[in-house]
Amino acid sequence: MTSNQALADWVREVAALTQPDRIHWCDGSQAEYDTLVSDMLRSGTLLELDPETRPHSYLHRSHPSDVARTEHLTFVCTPERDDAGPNNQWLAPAEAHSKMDALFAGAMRGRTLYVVPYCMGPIDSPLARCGVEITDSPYVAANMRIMTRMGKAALARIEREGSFVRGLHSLGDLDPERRFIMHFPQELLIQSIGSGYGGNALLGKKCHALRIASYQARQEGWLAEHMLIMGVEDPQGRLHYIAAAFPSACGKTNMAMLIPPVEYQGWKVKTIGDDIAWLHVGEDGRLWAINPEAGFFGVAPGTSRHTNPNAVDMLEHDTIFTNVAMTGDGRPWWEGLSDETPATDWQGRPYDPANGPAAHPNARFTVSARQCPSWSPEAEHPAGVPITAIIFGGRRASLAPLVLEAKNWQHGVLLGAGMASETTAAATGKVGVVRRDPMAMQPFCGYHFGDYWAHWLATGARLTKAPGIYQVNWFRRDAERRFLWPGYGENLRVLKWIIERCQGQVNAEQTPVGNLPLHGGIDLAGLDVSREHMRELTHIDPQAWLAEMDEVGSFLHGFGPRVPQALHDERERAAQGLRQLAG
Ligand code: GTP
Ligand code: SPV
Ligand code: MN
Repeated sequence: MTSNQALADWVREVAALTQPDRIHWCDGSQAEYDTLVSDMLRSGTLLELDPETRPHSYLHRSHPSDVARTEHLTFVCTPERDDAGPNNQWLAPAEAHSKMDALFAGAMRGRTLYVVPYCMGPIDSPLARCGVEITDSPYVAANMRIMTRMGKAALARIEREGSFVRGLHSLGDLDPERRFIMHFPQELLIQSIGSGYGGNALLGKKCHALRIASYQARQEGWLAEHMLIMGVEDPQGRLHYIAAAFPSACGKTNMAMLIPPVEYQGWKVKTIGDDIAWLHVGEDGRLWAINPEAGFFGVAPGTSRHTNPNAVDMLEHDTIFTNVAMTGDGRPWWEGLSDETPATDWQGRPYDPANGPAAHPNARFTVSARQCPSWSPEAEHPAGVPITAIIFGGRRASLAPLVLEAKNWQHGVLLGAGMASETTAAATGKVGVVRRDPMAMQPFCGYHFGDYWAHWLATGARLTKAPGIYQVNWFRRDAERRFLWPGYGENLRVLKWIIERCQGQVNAEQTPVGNLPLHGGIDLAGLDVSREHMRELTHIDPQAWLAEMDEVGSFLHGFGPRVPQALHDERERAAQGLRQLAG
């Protein structure tokens, strides 16, 4: 089935271990996708949505215990524990292998083994990387066709180049007691069993394009980041690309395809990616980005014509919905979409508010990026797009201002390393707890954070035209827990300020923790945000920030001697300045 001997041998070994009834090599064709879908409709894995209003769209209900990434069951298995770092759970490779081999033994009996060759990144890009996922889930195979360049062309590239990341996935018995997501960076190998959901199972995404890729990127001198990529074009036709890292379910998909406010006639947003960026230092000294993915696996709840019209339009056809509710006439539904009352909830029960939300809070859609009205063909450019600004964001009810500009690259790395955000439903566990999530990579960095920050500093040193670094927070709240900032499309006002700053067009207020917009710096024309709220959003409280800097200090120290001294120094400089301010 392939001229690549290593791949042929691996498929044979896996089949011998897992004992599938059949083996299918995916070619990525429409006919193959249609067959996968009709098989799943027959088995009940997919339900067809109303073909009149939602053509070629389907609903999948995952096992109720399998609805989000499981970080506590995710491991990085480097030979040395310290190379995985305190930010990862670790197992010795030999121990992990024997545990996983036992779980995979016979796991595919009665099932089809799908061989899924895929390419992360434009198929002709030297920056793209290939992988092969072996899975016994037709739902995973179908999703991989939407999320990656899957099939023939990827296999041809693998046969040409010889190297690829191996990902072995089985649904197993879906028992959380027997669910593990293991990474072996040295072997370019991923093994995942017991979950069919999202980042646990679509191995090209978090496992390959972030955990394994970040490890490779450090060795090879680039960055693999949890970032959207978007272009912002002003009415004069000047185009700037922005890469922004927010933790899971904190607004990347929404920002990547935002629609400018009505006051912003002539402004255009161009979507390149909504979740992952691979960043390279270009020969011109700028930072260049590609989106390794080809589709979006986006959060459904909260998505509406009001908040994200581009998403609503792109979801009208050829979409797989997972764990959403359904209306009586077979349309997908979730909280925030409309005032309708759904007929069935995400588990297929007649809707009863007593059972909680109708859609699971981490309900998602899978859709080709090309269906997004703001999708840009530049996403296919082999060299990627040049980045003007990097943004770090989080979900913080207090403290963090609407926007803050780093003093320089090194200070920007400190801003990123100190990021914190309230947890969301994207991972299992308690929601709404503030945790540190450096560069939004806490769940995804495939090696020691100390080494990672050193790698960020080293990358900055190679950039002669480094992007500006910014921190944003769309999620500040008042005493009644209402958002102070309208968010969504209105966030363009903040992006405009960021671009103006990068061009040296506007002044800012300098503070020890970074630079803030001056009064009037953020254009509020047509917006209903009070002066007091705006002041609250664009000033810092030195006392509270001093406490924050103390916490960031202990957090950094928790990673031991691998943390670059420059970060400690940068933090100490900020703290000293704050002490003076606070008197
Ligand atoms: P992952 O796919 O998990 O990586 O998430 P993401 O970062 O792409 O987040 P997404 O854009 O899907 O947003 C998650 C949730 O936050 C949705 O319910 C959105 O409606 C909501 N959200 C996004 N942007 C904003 C904003 O500017 N303000 C407010 N208040 N909510 C927002
Ligand atoms: C995230 O959690 O950041 C996601 C969803 O993008 S998942 O693919 O499940 O990781
Ligand atoms: Mn994500």
